[in-house]
Amino acid sequence: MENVRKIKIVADSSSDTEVLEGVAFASAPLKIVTANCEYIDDSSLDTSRMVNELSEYRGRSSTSCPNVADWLTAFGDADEIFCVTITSALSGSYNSALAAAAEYRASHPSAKVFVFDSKSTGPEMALIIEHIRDEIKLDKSFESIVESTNHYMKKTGLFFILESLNNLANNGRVKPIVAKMAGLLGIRLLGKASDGGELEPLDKCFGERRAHEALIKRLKSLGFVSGKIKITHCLAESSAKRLADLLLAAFNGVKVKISECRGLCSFYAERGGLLIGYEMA
Ligand code: X90
Repeated sequence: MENVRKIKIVADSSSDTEVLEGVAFASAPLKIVTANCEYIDDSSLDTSRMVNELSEYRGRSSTSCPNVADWLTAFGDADEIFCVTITSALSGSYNSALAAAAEYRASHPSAKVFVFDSKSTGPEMALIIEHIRDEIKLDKSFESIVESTNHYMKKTGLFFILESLNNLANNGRVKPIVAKMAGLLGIRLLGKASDGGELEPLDKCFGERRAHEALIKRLKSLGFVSGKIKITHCLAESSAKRLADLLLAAFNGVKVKISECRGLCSFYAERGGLLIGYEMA
C-alpha cells in the first residue's frame, strides 16, 4: 500500500486563524487572565464580549502562552508537523513549542516536526501558514517546505496601528515611554515588528487617515508594489475597510483580506487596533 503522509499545520492562537481549508490544522490557545476570569483563546471565545468586559475592568490582566501539553494536543498524531509561533522576543510560546516538539519526536521516532519562530504575530503568521498550506498542496517534501518557508518569511512583514498600548505596557511588552506615544485621544501609533521580533514604533499620527497614509508611505519606501496584504482588526471593521480601499488605490493588483483579531491579539491590539501583514511580491 502507498504510504499516505499525515501532515498537519499547527499554530498558537495569536495567528488569528481558526480554520484552514485543504489541510489539517490546529490552533493551540493562549490565555488572557484577570482576577475574575480566564479567557481561553479558542473558537468558543466571544472576542468582542471579552474586549467589552476588559474595558470595564480595573484590575491586573495578563496572558499566558500554550504549555507543552497544549502543543502536544494540537500536534495530535501527525507524521509531519509544521508549527508556527508568535515572536519568541515577546512570548514563551516558541520555547514551549520546541519542548513539545522534542517530546513528540521522542515518543514518535519517525515523525518530523519543525517549529518556526514567526518573529511576528497575527496576519503575518497567517500568511506564513498559508504559504505552508500551498506548499503541502503541491506535495513538496518536508525538508523543502521548511526551506521555502524560511525563505518566504524574509519577504513578509507586519505593521500595526494602535490607539492604546496600555495592555502591552502593563505586561512589560513595551516600555512605558512607547505606550505614552499613543496615550492621547485621537493619536495612533504606527509601528512594525522589528527583524528581531520586537515592537518597533515608527510614526505618531494624528487621526486615522494620517495613520493609514503613513502606513502606505512606509510600504512604498520598502519597495512594496503588490502582493498579499492581510488586515486583522479589533472591533474596527470600518477602519480596516477604509485602509483596504486606500491600499487598493495605492497598489495595483494588491490582494487585501480583512478579518477579526481573535483573543490574544484583541487583548494587546485593543479596541480600534489594526494589524497589517504583507508579503513582498
Ligand atoms: O506569552 C504570552 O503571554 C503572549 C505575549 C504576547 C505579547 C505581544 C502580543 C502582540 C499582539 C499587538 C501589536 C503587534 C505587535 C507586534 C510585535 C512583534 C499584537
